[in-house]
Amino acid sequence: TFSSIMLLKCIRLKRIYVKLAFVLLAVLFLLVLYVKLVPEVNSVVYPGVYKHGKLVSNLSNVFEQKLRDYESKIIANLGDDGDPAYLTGDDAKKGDESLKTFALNTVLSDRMPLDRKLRDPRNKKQVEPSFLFIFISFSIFKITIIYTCINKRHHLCFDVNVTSHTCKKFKYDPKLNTSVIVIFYNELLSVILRTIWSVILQTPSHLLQEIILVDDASTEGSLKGLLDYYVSTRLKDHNIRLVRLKSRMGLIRARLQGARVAQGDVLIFLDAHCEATMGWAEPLLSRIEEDRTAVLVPIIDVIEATNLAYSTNGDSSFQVGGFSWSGHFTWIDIQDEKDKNKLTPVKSPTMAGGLFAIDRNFFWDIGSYDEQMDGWGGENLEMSFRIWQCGGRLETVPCSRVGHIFRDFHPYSFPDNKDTHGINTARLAHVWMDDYKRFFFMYQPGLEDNPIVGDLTHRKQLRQKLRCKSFRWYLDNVYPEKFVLDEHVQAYGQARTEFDMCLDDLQLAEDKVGPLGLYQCHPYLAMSQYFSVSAGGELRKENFCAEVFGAGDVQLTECHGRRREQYWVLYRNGTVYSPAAGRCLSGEGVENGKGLKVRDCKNSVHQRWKFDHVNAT
Ligand code: LR7
Ligand code: MN
Repeated sequence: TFSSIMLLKCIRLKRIYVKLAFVLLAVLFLLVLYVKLVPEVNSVVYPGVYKHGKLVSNLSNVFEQKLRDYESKIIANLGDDGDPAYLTGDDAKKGDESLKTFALNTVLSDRMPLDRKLRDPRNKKQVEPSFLFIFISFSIFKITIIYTCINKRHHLCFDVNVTSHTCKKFKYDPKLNTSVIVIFYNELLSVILRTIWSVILQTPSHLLQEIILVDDASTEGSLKGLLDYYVSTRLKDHNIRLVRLKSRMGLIRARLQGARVAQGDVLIFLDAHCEATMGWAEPLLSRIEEDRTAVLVPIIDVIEATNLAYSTNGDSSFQVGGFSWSGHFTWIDIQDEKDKNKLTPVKSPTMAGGLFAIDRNFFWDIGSYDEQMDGWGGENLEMSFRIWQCGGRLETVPCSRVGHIFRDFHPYSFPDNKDTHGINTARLAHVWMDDYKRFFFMYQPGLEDNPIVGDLTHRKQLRQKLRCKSFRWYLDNVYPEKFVLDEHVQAYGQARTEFDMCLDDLQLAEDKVGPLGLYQCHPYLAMSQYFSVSAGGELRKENFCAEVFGAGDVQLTECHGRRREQYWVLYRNGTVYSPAAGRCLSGEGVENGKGLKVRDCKNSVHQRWKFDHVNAT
């Protein structure tokens, strides 16, 4: 019948639609798959002259010529083995000149091979058998334990393996790969390229997912065309991605941009003037494989800015990260005797910030970075505190070593000359340091309630969300040796004489040795007049202790904790007595702004120091 024919047609029609729909769906699916699977098109823009978005001339001959000129001036073997390198004649002069503007010998870097060979800097020393090993060797489980230790790498096992191994002999076989993120603003091209080459040459290719270069809107010409050309020709066989930021974002947000496009399991951040050395990546990746909440720092060796020598600091000892109450990163000795001379990861209270490895997902889970931090500084302590307080760990990995060029000053300037380090540190102090932020704000009173510091809601929410522990917990558990100016001390605050003169550091720089001075008391407690008498009898600023020298001068020098000339007895009447000198701290005859001495003890107003706070003993 007619109606049944219509129905059949309808069904057929429908079938066609269904088929069509299926095909369409399949196409769509494949498209999505394609977009998902095929990695983003390399964001390297081929250099050249563009008109209305179209490449008119690729300039390749121009760049090729430039590059060949440059390459022809490279001196073979210069700086090999990391030895100090020197130029002669005109180049030597120009090189010295360049130090003044770039804090780096740029001429030398340009003459040095980009793939120079470094000596393997890793520790060669065999470590003494540990107590643990001796214990285990008497155990009947010895064989089983050693067997599991060969296959897995637990802390326990490391100690066992260490007895017969050096860094070089450790067998690491990580399954995780890494995206190495290198950020730069107006760095020297040859220095950036040497960083990249060292990563390519020293990382097994199956572990290196990609290298991501983030250009923080450099203005330097050679970092535009020439760098792109170099990457798309000399480095075409390597997976290098170049991300250009449209405007200057500062190093914190630049790193975030790099992390956002990264695909590797582990992110490793590097400054753009580093050199990775043999076997640097494996121990980092292995450790993260074992514990994804471990954030790792290699030993950071010094590459001299003057002669690009790679120095290894006697090759066995190393330091870990601390901080000062003024909000700066510092190097500190490893406190735990059993951690010294180890080849396995060592707890580090903080990190310097520029070179570290972190599981990519953990990076995001733990709060990446404070996006509102501008420019330079502060992010390193922020991340350090956050990692510890929110359930991660920070460690230095002695078997991984990377060189970094330490420059005497920043060769770049910041927009508006803002004190980004101060502002960023104020942000982290408010969010992470609880009451202990009081010390930082004594250094920076102007920043305490300053709107310039910006909104902190998100970061405080993050701390809540992650249920992070207190700063007190951090100090107690991670950094118990940190000196807290007003805790467990005999006395603290301003120390004044009857003439309203106070102990004063005379604006001594935090890391310099200088006299313990006398100065008119300020009407408020400023850091330059904040002194403590520690429980152990040191008269100290933060890390600097008053020490008696031969002629009776009193200097502020680094605290050594061994008493002797840094040991003082504070009597109830305010006398400050040095048993080593057998004399007393005296302001007698000392002018305003001059250094103090110890003199024969006598009952004199010049020898009595009244501290703001004295704890009963
Ligand atoms: O606006 C900027 N944009 C950038 O991309 C300013 C800088 N940068 C880049 C710059 O090109 C470089 O590659 O950021 C990187 C770091 O800048 P540096 O090398 O001038 O910094 P630094 O080495 O003096 O400072 C240390 O502290 C900083 C605090 O914000 C960063 O965390 C640095 O990465 C960090 N460097 C190290 O940890 C290396 C070891 C030094 C020590 C101790
Ligand atoms: Mn640096």
